This record gives sequence, C-alpha cells and structure tokens, in this order.
Amino acid sequence: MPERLLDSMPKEIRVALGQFRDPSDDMLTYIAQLGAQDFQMNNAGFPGDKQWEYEDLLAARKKAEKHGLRLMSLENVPNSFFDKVMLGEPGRDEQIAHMQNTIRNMGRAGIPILGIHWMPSSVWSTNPPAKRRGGSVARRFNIAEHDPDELTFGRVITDEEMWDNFKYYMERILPVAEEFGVTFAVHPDDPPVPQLGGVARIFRNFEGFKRMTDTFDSPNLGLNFCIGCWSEMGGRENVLRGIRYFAPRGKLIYIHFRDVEGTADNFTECYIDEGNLENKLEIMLALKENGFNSFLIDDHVPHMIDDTRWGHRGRAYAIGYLSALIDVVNKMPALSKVNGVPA
Ligand SMILES: [Mn+2]
Repeated sequence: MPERLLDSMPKEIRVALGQFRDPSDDMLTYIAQLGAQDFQMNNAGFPGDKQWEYEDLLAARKKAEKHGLRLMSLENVPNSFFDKVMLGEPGRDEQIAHMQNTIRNMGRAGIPILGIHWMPSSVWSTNPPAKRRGGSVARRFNIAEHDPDELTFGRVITDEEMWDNFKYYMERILPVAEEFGVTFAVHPDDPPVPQLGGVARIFRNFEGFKRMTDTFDSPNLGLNFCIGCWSEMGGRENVLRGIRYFAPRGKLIYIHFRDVEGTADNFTECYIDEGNLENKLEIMLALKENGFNSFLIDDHVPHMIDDTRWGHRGRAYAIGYLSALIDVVNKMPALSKVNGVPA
C-alpha cells in the first residue's frame, strides 16, 4: 500500500462534484456529463450507527468506477460517531475505537480522504435563508439573530479544552490513517467565529490551522480549504495567506471553491461570480503557482429555479465557471506566445 492512497491519484488542478449524501445513478451520470472524474460524498448515508463497514465502502467505490469516476473523499461522518470525542466525555475511547475501524475500512476499500470537522454543534445558519439575484435562495448567517447566552451542551467549552480533545483524538487516530493510507482534510468551523452556543471553535483562522500542522506534521493530515470560510475570516488577504503558506507545504488536500458576501459574524452565500473575492482568477492562479495539484468542488451554491434537491442547476453554473478558470491558468502561458507577445 502506498504511504497515502492520495499519492496514486492524478496530480493536477481539476474540478470535482461533491456534497452528495447518497449518489444515485442520476447524480453519477450528471458528474460524468459535466466532465468531472472525481467526486466527494458528504455525510454519506452508509448503514451503521457507530462505524462504516468495508463492504459498504467498497460498494460505493465500485459503483463510482462503473461510471468512470473516482470516489476521492468522504466528508463528515455522523456527529454521533465522535461527539463524545469532540466534547471529551466518557465513552470517547469506544468511539475512537470505532473511528479507527472506519478508517481501516476506508483504506482497505481504497477511498483516499476523510474530510473532518471539529464542531460538536455542527454548522450554524440563520433562517430564513437569503434571497439572491432573480429570487434564488442562499444560506446566510447573522450572529445578532442568535441567542448569545445559549449553552448548547449546558456549559462553556474553552479553546484549550477543544484543543486538548483534538490532540487526544489525533494521537490515537492519525497513526491508523498513516498505516492504512487515508488522509484527513480538516474543514474550518462554519461559521468561523470564536464560539457558538458556548463551544469554542478552534479552526476559525490561519493560526488555528498552523497550530494543527505544527502539532501534527504528518502527510496524512491537512486542510479541506474552504475558500468560503476563509473569505469570511478575512477576505482576499486571508485567502491568499492561507494558500501561500499551506499549498507549498502540501497541506491543501482539496478545496471548496466558493465565496460569500460579508464576514464571519454576518454573511450571505452567493454565486461564484459574486462575493468578497472580486478576482476569482487571482485565487485560482495563486493555487496553481503555489503548487496545489488536487481537486476542487463547488461546495454550497444558490438554489436556482426548478433546481433538484442536490442543486444540479446551481452546480452546473459553478462547475462551468471553475472549469473555465482552471483552463485559463493552465493555458494562458501558451496563449501569450500566439501573437509573438513574450510571456
Ligand atoms: Mn465548505
């Protein structure tokens, strides 16, 4: 087995589809029609309330292969698999043992990446969602509309407590990932604010991720670089800082390429041609020039008229846009020579 299953995958910037829970033949056909060869599943609906089994994981990979696709990443196991681990509660060692099994099973089934987060109370959104152009519907968050005194778990859980719990988990789980060739990709806290419901959110800024990679310098641990969240944390400068630091070190495992309008406290998700990052080509070029050579997905997209539940209309727009950006950064150097203009 290679050091990482990821190492036997293509080494180039490319689009992939993602955020599917239970990929139907229709979805897999759709991915192939868009010209992508890779996809990711989010909160995959495999059987099992404690761990995922080898046979189910293998069947998912085989189904993908029948459509000519690679199942690159499973993002987010159910929180019930590791909630006690995140909270440092009794029973965490049993959950860790099951997670070790899930990782062994993933490795044996040939699925290279496990996307993880560190949010015991998950992603927070504000209702109702926002109306975007033409009446399309998008997720939003505004901290002012949430109860500042809420304690989701009845107590305050500090930054250092969340770090201690993360360390405890990684010390036990990273060696298994290394042995079985699986790579972890950590998503930012969404929204990336200091705390919600009394629970500290430690992956909310550059420093949090640097602390993670400083503490655990393993090729099997890196970032699921969600540009939407990094844009919320500090806009263009923050996104470029993250790319320039983590990409050359091989720590960007894959990308969620999207944007928002606003900041972590108050933002609205948007179309790929809108948002804080006015020049998306600059971002794609930064990825290329800093050596990023993996896949990127569209992540969240506005819901368009007559869209499916899994947003194939909204996704088609984003994927087409991202494919064109990749084309430009790959072909521009040659193009500059066409008319005798020096590169
Ligand atoms: Mn994301």
